[in-house]
Amino acid sequence: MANNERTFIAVKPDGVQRGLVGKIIQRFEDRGYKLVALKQVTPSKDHLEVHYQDLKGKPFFPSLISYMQSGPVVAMVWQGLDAVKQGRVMLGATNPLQSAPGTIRGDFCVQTGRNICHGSDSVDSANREIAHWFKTEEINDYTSDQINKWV
Ligand code: RTP
Repeated sequence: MANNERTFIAVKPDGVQRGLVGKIIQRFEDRGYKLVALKQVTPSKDHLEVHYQDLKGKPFFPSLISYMQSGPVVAMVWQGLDAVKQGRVMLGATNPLQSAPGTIRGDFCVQTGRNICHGSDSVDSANREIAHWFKTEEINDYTSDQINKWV
């Protein structure tokens, strides 16, 4: 069901370094998406080369890999209606100078090579990326009913 669609969102090393993790999480929570997985990881070169396999051969590929390896990344899975498409809208255009104000990139950054966040670009990519970054047992299936029993 589309309501349970999942997307992979990551705060890149520059976003972590600049203390933007909380703000990015807040936007997804405020919008109504549900956080179902979260971890901080410094990814290996091999891991990133698989993640960005579609970009192998692009002139910026080596600098992209070293940028993404330059510090911890906060990897997340967000769930909800049209999460993949809306996640991309919330992130803004790849080049922050073309991102609308109100989007994450449009509000917090100016360079394509330091664009602070990643979001899956299709449901197929999301499924591939979630499986690449998370083990099944790291993804939490829960409803707000279960949470409400404790508050
Ligand atoms: P992402 O995968 O990180 O969410 O970005 P995207 O889909 O919006 O853009 P994509 O074309 O997949 O590029 C991945 C990341 O590579 C860096 N990039 N640098 N120097 C350049 O021309 C250039 N183009 C892309 C960006 O960090 C981009 O997010």
